[in-house]
Amino acid sequence: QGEQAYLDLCRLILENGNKKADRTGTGTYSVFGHQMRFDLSEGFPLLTTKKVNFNLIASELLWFIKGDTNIRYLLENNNNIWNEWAFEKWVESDDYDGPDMTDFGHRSLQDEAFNLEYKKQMETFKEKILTDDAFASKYGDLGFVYGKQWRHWETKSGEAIDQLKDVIDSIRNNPDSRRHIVSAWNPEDIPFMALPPCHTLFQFYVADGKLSCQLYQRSGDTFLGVPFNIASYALLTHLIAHECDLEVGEFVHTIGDAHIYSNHLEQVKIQLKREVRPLPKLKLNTDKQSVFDFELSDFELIDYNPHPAIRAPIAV
Ligand code: DHF
Ligand code: TMP
Repeated sequence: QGEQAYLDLCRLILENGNKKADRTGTGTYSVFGHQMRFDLSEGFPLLTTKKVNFNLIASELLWFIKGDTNIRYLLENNNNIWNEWAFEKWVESDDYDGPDMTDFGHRSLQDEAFNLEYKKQMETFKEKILTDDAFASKYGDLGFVYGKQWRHWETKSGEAIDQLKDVIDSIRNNPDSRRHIVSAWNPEDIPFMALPPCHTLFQFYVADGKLSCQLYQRSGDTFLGVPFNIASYALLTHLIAHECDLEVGEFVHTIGDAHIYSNHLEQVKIQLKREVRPLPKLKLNTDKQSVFDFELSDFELIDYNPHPAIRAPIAV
């Protein structure tokens, strides 16, 4: 249950994980098929054994909810979590005439001179995304990722399905339904995404006046991505419960390939030595009703007193 379930997963991977190569060339330890449960009435599931930046999670979720797929919105909110996947497209394009950035993810970790050049190019890139509309629409867009699939899933006849709006309507009008599903996994669109969706499909469930949510995540970077994913779906469940006049129930997190990258092992061991602290509480601005009207300033996290952050490089 709760944060302990997350720490148990980390321990399980360290002790029983399969050593496995991966797309990014980093190497991982991994287990397949794992489930964690978070009772949202016990507190908001933001990890306390390391500091996790709630604003990054909230602004990313609002970006999905808006149906936006361009990192400009994230940058406007000082959120840099998707930069590498847009940057990659630019430095591989014909429009890019700076120094060679091939394999920047690994080289920036191994070669300090390269790292400085990379940082400079990334700053230039961010500046152009923020100030140049044409550049932003060409290189800031991650393709047919979450926001697009949630809000504008394209049908054969060229219409768009608003899965998020539909699922909220179905929770309100037919709470007992077993079809409260949103899918980000659109096989036809996979070639046109910066990264095929990791959090692929989620389902809601209503019982006893409470809203629960289960996520199927096909691939989970257990140290960096998963803490974000847990808090993000917890926040989404709070927002939808609020709109539908329900209390929050459980978040059930099911992961396919749950892995720890080989360059996160020391960080995980440090985290596992720390004592769990009480969970924070989430307060929503109750003047807002609809999921689609919320802004960053409508969320308040109360009594979050985590252990210090633990830095780790992200695998690109
Ligand atoms: N690729 C990989 N390999 N792992 C991921 O978790 C991942 N997540 C993506 C995109 N691609 C990915 C989107 N989500 C961070 C967290 C979530 C995320 C992307 C990045 C991250 O780096 N978190 C750091 C600090 C970030 C910051 O302060 O800017 C952390 O310590 O939580
Ligand atoms: P993959 O497409 O080869 O599975 O690589 C995606 C990596 O990103 C993998 O380590 C999982 C991680 N990830 C998360 O854990 N959560 C997320 O929300 C995202 C976008 C990615």
